[in-house]
Amino acid sequence: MVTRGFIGRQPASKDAHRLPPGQHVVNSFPVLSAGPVPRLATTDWQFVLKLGPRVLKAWDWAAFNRLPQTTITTDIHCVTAWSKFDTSWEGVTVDDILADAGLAAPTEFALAHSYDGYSTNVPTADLINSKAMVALKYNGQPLSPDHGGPARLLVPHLYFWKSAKWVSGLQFTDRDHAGFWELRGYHMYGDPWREQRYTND
Ligand SMILES: Nc1nc2c(c(=O)[nH]1)N[C@H]1C(S)=C(S)[C@@H](COP(=O)(O)O)O[C@H]1N2
Ligand SMILES: [Mo]
Repeated sequence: MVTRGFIGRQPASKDAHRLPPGQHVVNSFPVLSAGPVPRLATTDWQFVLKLGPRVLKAWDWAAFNRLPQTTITTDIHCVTAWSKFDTSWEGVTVDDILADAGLAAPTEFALAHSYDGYSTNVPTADLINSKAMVALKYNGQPLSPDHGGPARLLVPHLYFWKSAKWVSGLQFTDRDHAGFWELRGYHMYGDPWREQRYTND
């Protein structure tokens, strides 16, 4: 049992507006996953863009690393009530992935898929226009396996379960299909500012 004083605090008042309702700030970086951490060699890694069952384009590790790299600093919010401010990430925006495939986003919804069998649904509008990336680095270092390395989706304006670790691809879908946690009672959208934690929130 860890006391609240250790793991959580109220932000300085100048930062209070950055904390969504029901959240507290952590300085650590908690690790959460539904199952064991998959160990993935970058030589076995690929990222696949699909429309339904059809492969639109796939990149191996080297090709993916040649895409334009973008750095962002952002706050993240986990549904288990921790928020972490000013996390810094580097990776490839979904815009740049689509541009490299020569495509505009083909449907309104997407599912992110992961090497551990995890999935999560995100509306396409929440992935494009610089809102999301496939992150390859955290704090300037290659992403650790615990936090989703070699690569994870990062959708920082939604609860952190939408940021699929060990991401293997994005699949565009015609309708909003529930992913792993969304099938198990979590909200289909997951906006921390509206406290959309569970299905009917
Ligand atoms: N592939 C995969 N991605 C996942 C998960 C998972 O179990 N598998 N858990 C999600 C949940 S519930 C959270 S809170 C964050 C945790 O990320 P972290 O371990 O880097 O803090 O990853 C999300 N992405
Ligand atoms: Mo979570």
